[in-house]
Amino acid sequence: MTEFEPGSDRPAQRVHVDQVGYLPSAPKRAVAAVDAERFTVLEVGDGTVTLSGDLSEPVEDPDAGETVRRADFSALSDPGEYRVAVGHGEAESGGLRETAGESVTFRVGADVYDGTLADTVRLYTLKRSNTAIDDPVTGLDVPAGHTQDAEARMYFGDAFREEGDRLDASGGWYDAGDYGKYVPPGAVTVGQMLLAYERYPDAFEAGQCDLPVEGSDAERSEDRLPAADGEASLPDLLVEAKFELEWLERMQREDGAVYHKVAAREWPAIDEAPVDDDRERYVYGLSTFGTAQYAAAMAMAARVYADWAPEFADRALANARAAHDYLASNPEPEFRFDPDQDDGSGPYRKDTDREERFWAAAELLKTTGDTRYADHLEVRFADLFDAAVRAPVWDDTLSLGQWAYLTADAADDARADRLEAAFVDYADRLVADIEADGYRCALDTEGYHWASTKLALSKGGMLLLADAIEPDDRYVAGALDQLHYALGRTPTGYSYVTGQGTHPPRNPHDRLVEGTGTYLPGMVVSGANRNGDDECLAEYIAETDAPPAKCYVDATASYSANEWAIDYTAPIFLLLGHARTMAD
Ligand code: 9MR
Repeated sequence: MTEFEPGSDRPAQRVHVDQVGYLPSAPKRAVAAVDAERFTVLEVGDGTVTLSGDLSEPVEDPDAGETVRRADFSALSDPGEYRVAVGHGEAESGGLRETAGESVTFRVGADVYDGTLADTVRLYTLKRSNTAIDDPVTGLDVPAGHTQDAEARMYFGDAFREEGDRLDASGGWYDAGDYGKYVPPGAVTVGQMLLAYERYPDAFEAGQCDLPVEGSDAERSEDRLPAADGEASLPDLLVEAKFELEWLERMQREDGAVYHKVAAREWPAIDEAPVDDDRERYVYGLSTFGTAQYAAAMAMAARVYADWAPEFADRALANARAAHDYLASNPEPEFRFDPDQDDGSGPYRKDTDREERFWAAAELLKTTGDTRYADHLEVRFADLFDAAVRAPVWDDTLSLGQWAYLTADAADDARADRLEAAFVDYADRLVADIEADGYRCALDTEGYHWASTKLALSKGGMLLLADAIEPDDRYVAGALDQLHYALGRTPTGYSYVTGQGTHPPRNPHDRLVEGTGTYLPGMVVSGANRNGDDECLAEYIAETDAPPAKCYVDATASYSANEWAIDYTAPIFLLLGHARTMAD
């Protein structure tokens, strides 16, 4: 079996599976993009045929430019290592008379995603700015980078500071393959982590990711409450989210508003390690949409950390209230933009903010029960109660707000009921789309844009929220399908998470990776992007005329297909959290 297409480094397989694997109790499907009618599942090692059957009827998949058939081998539940083969006819042994294609090896097991969870969480730790890392697992060994952030300069003056003044903007994660630190994706990422924790508190544990920071034990014991069994300890996911929350706090102005980003005036070279980038760093911009996302994330933190770190939780609530007070007294959207603001960093620009204000008020209502927030929603945002549910992303967090509202004790019952119906309606439509898609991917043609993998995962997460409202196996299956997509059941044959599966991205667009020569597992990359938003990808699309779902290159130069960002991985935690509850 050849692993790669001749003369290329693209995967050769035409039988696609979740390259990491499947839970024993979960549905299991492979997608065959070759001409075949039968499939077998073979045990790796002795090649025993474990299961065989007919492939599904052909499914047209225009996004992949293929007609595919699916192999449903859900009946397989014995832990082990397997491959799926497809072909023609039936041999006496139960195998195929003629083989047309074979998948890579994958695993079935209750712990199958534990490594993915550990890698994805600890990647944030590895991406901590201003933090020395010596990680025995990946070999990453770097001194603290960008220590100048402790004395970042104001790029502009406001009522509280003058241009050039110093501000302590230390801490937080690097956003992506660059070294910028941006409030909106930071707040949304934390929000999605905390949402996953709130939904599946038992899935996230202390020590499960073996975090490579000296401080983490100390952080934990500082935060430890005297628990009855003496075992209480902050889960790794919450250790990491807290690190970002503490940076976000530093970005808040005295009047509650939140500055936008911290970055240099020019992009560092792709192979510049953090410690080598000693450029002056600036605090840029301020936005009401980012301030609202900050308020929402802090309001969630006030709930989530109340049992672990009560003082921190109290502070988070005060931060959230202050941010919301600013928004209430500044009702117009504001996105402060100064000349050359984006010369060395990403824009994360949004000039409207209603979806984010909704999220902020809904989280504050859920945390405090204070009817002022409910009144605020009624007076300012009544229409958004009836807006369609859609997958949350950094520039649209409405549905995080809708979810917060419908799960708030202080919600209006009729409104909450309508929102529940809207989530279920969204899920029913999405499940129908997933079932009609050859690869059971939630993306429509348009959705194969910059950060498509994130969008698929985020849509999957919405299905799990709908499942919490009205349990339905189809919702859970559709959600897991998005995890399978991210982990390699894709038209390209690539897994879109570094280090996961046989064909993960090997050349992510990432300065920490390039600058240190260290491969880092656990990065959800942007994935297929039909718009070819960088030269390298655009060239590939022009040369190959690739269909939307195949517009992907595993090349360092392709920042619009092969870069990781904090908010790309964020939606995976709901899915991994749910998967863990199915593993027991
Ligand atoms: O993820 C962002 C994507 O949704 C936008 O289309 C794109 C262009 O504005 O920017 C992406 O975010 C980048 C950010 O601006 C800077 N750091 C790297 C991020 C990932 O490419």
